[in-house]
This record gives sequence, structure tokens and C-alpha cells, in this order.
Amino acid sequence: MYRLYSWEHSYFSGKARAYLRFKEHHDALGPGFEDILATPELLQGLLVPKSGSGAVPQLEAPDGSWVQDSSEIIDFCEAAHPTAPVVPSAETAPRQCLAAYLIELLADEWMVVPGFWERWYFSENGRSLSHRGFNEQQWGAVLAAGAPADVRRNAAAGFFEAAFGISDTRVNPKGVYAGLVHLGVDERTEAAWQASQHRILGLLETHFGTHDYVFGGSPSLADFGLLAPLYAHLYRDAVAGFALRTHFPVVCEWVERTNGEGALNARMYGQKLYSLDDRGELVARPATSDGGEWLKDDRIPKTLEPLLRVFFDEMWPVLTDAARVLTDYIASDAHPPGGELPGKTFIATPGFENAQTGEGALTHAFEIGGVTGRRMVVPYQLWMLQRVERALADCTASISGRAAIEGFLAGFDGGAELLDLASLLAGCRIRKQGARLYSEEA
Ligand SMILES: N[C@@H](CCC(=O)N[C@@H](CS)C(=O)NCC(=O)O)C(=O)O
Repeated sequence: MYRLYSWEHSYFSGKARAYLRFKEHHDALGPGFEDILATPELLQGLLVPKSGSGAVPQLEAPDGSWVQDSSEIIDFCEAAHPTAPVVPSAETAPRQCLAAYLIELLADEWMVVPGFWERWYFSENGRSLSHRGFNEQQWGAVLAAGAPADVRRNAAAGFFEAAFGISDTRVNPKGVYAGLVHLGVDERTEAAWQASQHRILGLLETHFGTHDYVFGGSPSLADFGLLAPLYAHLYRDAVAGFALRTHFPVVCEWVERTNGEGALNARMYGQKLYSLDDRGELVARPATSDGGEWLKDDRIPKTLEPLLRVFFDEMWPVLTDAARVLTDYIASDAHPPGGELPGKTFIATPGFENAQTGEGALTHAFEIGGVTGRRMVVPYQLWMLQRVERALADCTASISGRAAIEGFLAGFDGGAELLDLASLLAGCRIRKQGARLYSEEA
């Protein structure tokens, strides 16, 4: 069997787990998978020695290979198990294919900021709305798995103090609180990040009002990507979860449907709804919208376009600037040819703190919602853009594909720039080995 090492409360674990459940549901995952709680004992005694990294999720394949990150887990399994694909075909559905990768990137590396912020903001001392107790419970479930509840909760409370300095987060940010600053969240920008999240949730509430998944009646890479912020942080965490259920109930339904567990009301892939015929016999039909399938003829629903517009409005300018900063860094004396680059999403990578914090060589000014801030460059995002570049090459390989993509991208300010990803990435190509990133030698 595959073994997924994960945590319930982990952003990227929710994405990988829901994907694996979908494949398993379709009998498309060979021997299937076991979801294994990645306790500290397993992290230190197994994951770090085997893969060199203690990040979750990680997948151990039946052949003994170890795979991370979540995008590679999906790529690895899609290559090994092509039945019930989650990426629309580059040949027959190029627009849906490209959109899937862009939405994955937006969800993984842009929506992560406000999702991460909500978890830790509402765990700080003195918040009138606080889910600190819930957060201790969910972390304790990993840190002291199987111990009595009070021991679990105390283990997390002690960890939050030791690792994150939770009683002094604003003056002396440590751990996750330092990570938020590295990602460009501070008292000036936090409302703008939250507004970005609300903008996206509002768009999704409308979209999922008509279509049960991003491209119709069956999930795709785009849905699993969106589940990363939406499941562990925005649906499960108590303060964000209350707000989500109250203001975005249709998005909540989609979370249950995409997570693929306990979703009878929400309906999910493979489920049937029944009517009665003249003789009172059950007559089945697909329970999800659009006949239970992706929309035909490479159709991008109108309600999805504004979500892609968020990508081009908010994230694309930051990515293009980050590519330039990384290009300069790689060309500088600070970086040996082919040398290692920072690899973490949530926080400056140990060893790169000088470059990724303050005014360091791997930081840059950015704007969100009209407010400017400063944040670290995350080379992993440029690695994800290389994925987009590969998809784009496949999607535009035919004359008709190229025409479809050019027409599609012309609908977004800055969209046409994506066609020239090769120039943008020329000086900052990245080689990924497990969790570690290196510059590609020219
Ligand atoms: N980009 C990665 C991120 C993995 C990641 O950052 N995981 C977090 C939890 S959601 C983690 O394990 N952080 C602790 C660490 O990096 O040591 C993915 O797609 O899987």
C-alpha cells in the first residue's frame, strides 16, 4: 500500500489526502493507501532519515520511494495510475488544464498567507474570538498522540510557547509568527490579506452555487489545490470555521464534498441521488452537477473567470517580481552555481534567514489591496511556475491549442505575459530533489 504521512490540521496534507481518496474511490490507486499520523517519533525516526525532510505530507510508495511535496505526490500518482485523471487533457481541454495549474498555484502559495494568519491570529493572547483551545487540541493530537486529553493539550500549549513564543507574538515574533512577517503579514497588511481571502471565498460561493466542483461535476487538481487552505485552516479551525459556515455555507458543502468523507448532504463524486419511478422503484442519477463530469468542450464556466482574475491581479505581479529578485540572487556571489535555495513556504528557511528577512537579498516589496509590504521570495513558487510552463507547452503544442490558450489569456490583464514564462524563468531555473531546491546550472 501507499503510506501517506500526514496531519489532519496540516494545510497541504488535506490536499494530498483528498486526492488519494478520490483515486482510491475510483479503484485507481493500485493497492490503495493508509493515512498515517506523522507523530514526532515517526518524523524523527523515519521521515527525516528516509527523505531528509520532516515536512508533511509525505508519501511512501509501495516500491519504497518517498515523495513530497503535495504537487509531486499528485504528479507521481497520476503517472503511475492514469485512470480517473485529475488534470484535464492538455490536448482536448487546454484551457481547463492550464486553469487547473494556475488555481493550484494560487491556492498553495497565495491563499496560504491569510489561511495561516487566521489560525495564528485567533490563537494569540487577548483575542475576543479565540480558538487557541481548539488549536492546542489539534496540535496535541499529533505531539502526544494517544495520551490522555489533558496531556495532549499541555504538550501543545508547551510547544506553542517554546517554538512560537505565543504569549509575546507581536513584539517578538517567533516560529509561525515570524513566518507570517516573512510572508508579508503585519499590522498594515493583515486586513488586505483577509480582504483577498474574502474576495476569493465570495467568488467560490457563487461558483459552487451552480457547479459542484471547479470544472463541473467531478473534482480536479484545482479542487484538491483549493482544499489546502479550505480544509485544515478555514473549515476546521474554530473561528475561521464559524465564519465560513455562517457566510459561505456553499463553500463549506464543497469542502465536505471534495474531502470525500461524511458528505451525504453535500453530495460527492460517485454518489447517486434517487427518484422513484411509476412503480415506486429507485431510479439513480449522478448526485453532482453537470452529469457528474467535467464540463464538455473545454468550457471554463463564467463564474470561474473572476477567480483566475484574482491570480493575475494579485499574485502574478508578485511572482514576476520574485522571479527577477531570485534571478539576481542566483547570479550574485552570494549563491554558488547549482547551490541550494530556500525551500520552505511558511517561514524563512534555516540558513537563509539573512537573505529572506528584513531587507535581505531574497526579499522584495509587494502590494496587496493597495497596501505595500515586504516579503520573502519563496523559490518553491518559481518551481511551481515551471510546472505551469510545462503544462503551457503541452496546452499550446497544437495550433488549435495555442489559439484557445491565447484567446483565454487575453481575457485577463497580464494574462498574455504568461506565454513568455520561459524568459521570466530563464535565470532562475530550479531543480527539486525531494524537499530541497537547487538552482539549475546553465
Ligand atoms: N509545498 C509543500 C509544503 C509542505 C509543508 O510546508 N508542510 C507543512 C505543514 S502543512 C510542514 O510540514 N511544516 C513543517 C516543516 O516544514 O518542517 C507541499 O505542497 O506539500
